[in-house]
Amino acid sequence: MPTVGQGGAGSTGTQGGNATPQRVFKYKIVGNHLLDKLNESDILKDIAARIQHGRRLIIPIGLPQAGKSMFIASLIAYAFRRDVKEDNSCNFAHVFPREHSGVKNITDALDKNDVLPSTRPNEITIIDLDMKSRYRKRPIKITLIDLSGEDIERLTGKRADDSDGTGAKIEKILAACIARKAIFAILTPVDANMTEIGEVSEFDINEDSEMRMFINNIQTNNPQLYHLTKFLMVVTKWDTLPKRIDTATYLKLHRNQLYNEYSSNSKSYGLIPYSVGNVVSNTIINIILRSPKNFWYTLYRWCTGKHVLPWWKRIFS
Ligand SMILES: Nc1nc2c(ncn2[C@@H]2O[C@H](COP(=O)(O)OP(=O)(O)OP(=O)(O)O)[C@@H](O)[C@H]2O)c(=O)[nH]1
Ligand SMILES: [Mg+2]
Repeated sequence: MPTVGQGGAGSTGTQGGNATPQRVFKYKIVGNHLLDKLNESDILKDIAARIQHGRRLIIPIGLPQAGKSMFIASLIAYAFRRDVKEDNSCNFAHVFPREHSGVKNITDALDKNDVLPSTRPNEITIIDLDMKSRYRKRPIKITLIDLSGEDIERLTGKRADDSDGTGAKIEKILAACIARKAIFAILTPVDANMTEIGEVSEFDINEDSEMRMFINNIQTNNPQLYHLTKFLMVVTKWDTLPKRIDTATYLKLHRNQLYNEYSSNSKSYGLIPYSVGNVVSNTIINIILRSPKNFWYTLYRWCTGKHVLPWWKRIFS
């Protein structure tokens, strides 16, 4: 678990009396770590530095098995595994060397078509990526933070025990996102046993209330964070839906509380369906890049106010 210190790729700077600018790491905590091994002030300082450098933090929020890690894996698959000859509108760079960046474990798994293992409680992965459109000057700087569903349950209230303080630490990390609009991606999966649209299961009810509790807790405990943060509803495992419907109808029927939250506050909320591909047991038979492409393009527009593609490209392609 590398804790990356000074001395590698990242921003430019000078060291010692050497007048030649050298590349130095910007952040101490990068990639995969255990929260109880991290010094709280280090991680909060690191988040603050990322915000100061204009990085937009994206934190998938969801119960165990919601698809948080695979959502991040799929964003990385689009960034680094797409056929750039066919789809060359934008390019991506990891800010740190691949081995330290948190990207390696993910791309290694994807190379074998493996799904990622369940994230252990107390685990955190921080990945910094830059995305640039071929047609625009300004890159967007993104930080993805992956947490375990079991730890998220401490924030919804489902898991009352926080004797090791992990929940409190995560709350502080989320609260640190206040200085710049972070995006909490509320990941809620389609019920794997669903047979009919509109038939609401126990699973649906639980998902709806747990994610609503997460939002409620932020609204009550940290109203400023609630107002400054962007919430994006992401319906994961969209490929398992028995029949095609539009996402808003799905949300209205199967996650009514989230739908009310989404529809009452359209300025702060987006809603997207998401599928990483065809998953059978622990294998991704076919990684599909449509969802991550849509996400990256939407994100680019949110961050810059501009489409990845210029108008003439959109009209003629
Ligand atoms: N069919 C399908 N299955 C998916 C998709 N995304 C994730 N899965 C399945 O859901 C499982 C859980 O996904 P993860 O990304 O590990 O879930 P998580 O939210 O990170 O779970 P924790 O780490 O336990 O909190 C995976 O092992 C896959 O089997 C998807 O888009 N489609
Ligand atoms: Mg996970």
